[in-house]
Amino acid sequence: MKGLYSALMCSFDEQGKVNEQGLREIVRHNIDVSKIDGLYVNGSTGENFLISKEQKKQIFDIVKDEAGDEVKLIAQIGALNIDEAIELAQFATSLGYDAISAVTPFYYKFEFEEIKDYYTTILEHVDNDLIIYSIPALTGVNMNLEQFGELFEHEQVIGVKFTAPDFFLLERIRHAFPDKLIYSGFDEMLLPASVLNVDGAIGSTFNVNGKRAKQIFELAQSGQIDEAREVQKVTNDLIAEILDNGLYQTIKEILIFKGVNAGLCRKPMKSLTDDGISKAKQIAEKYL
Ligand code: SI3
Repeated sequence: MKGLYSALMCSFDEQGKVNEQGLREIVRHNIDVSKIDGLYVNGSTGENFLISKEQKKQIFDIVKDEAGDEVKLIAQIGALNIDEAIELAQFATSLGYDAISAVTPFYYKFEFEEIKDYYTTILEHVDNDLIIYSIPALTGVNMNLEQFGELFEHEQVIGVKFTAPDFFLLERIRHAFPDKLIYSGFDEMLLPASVLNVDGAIGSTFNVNGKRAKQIFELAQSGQIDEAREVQKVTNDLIAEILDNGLYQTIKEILIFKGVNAGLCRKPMKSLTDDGISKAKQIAEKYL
């Protein structure tokens, strides 16, 4: 399960419906062009929190059908409705997903005991491994070392997708739990996370910049830090321009420029203006 995973984008049409052909093309681009090790399906980048349960199932189904066993597949099934999370976990597991992942429950400012209960309840109902999805900037859920340790006591909890700029905590988790999988979540911080010996990374920009991300990870693993820093620098120039123009919309527009039918984002995300589309093309020409 180690390696680099694209946080998979999904292609939506003007009505907000899943564009099956477009989604298949995004999967193929990640596997054939970006040479990614795996796909993280229905995460933030997949606009998971903007779509229905039926659409989530449709996406899990299409991605597994297209990717088969060519790369590892992680299904993000986390939902505030725990029945939905369980149903999605069982569905993805029945399709053959290699692991499930669940975002920490958010919005109601749950206590840690409630968060722990959420994970144990999901795992009582599904025979699969689980990766905690921690992204405090978006969920407001900040867990400390001891709390990660309590969640890791469950043998089905095999790791964490760590999307935070807290390298002190990352190092402490790495040191305390050498057998758990840690995936770095911020693409612009891949090099420092790799130096701290994470097992892999999951990122939105890997949909278009997967080759550079892999280079950074592999150079860091072999101790070639100066070389890795150069690649991270170009990567961060690219990411800064993408963020400035609109993260998911710009990645989709770059994919479209590359001939992949990446479609639109779901409302309420806005579409790129004509200027934004031109900027995305310039970014693609400059960096990719
Ligand atoms: O679940 C997911 O789609 C992710 O893996 C998200 C990933 O951590 C991305 N975070 C968000 C909020 O999109 C990053 O890849 C991020 O887009 C990138 O580092 C640019 O800031």
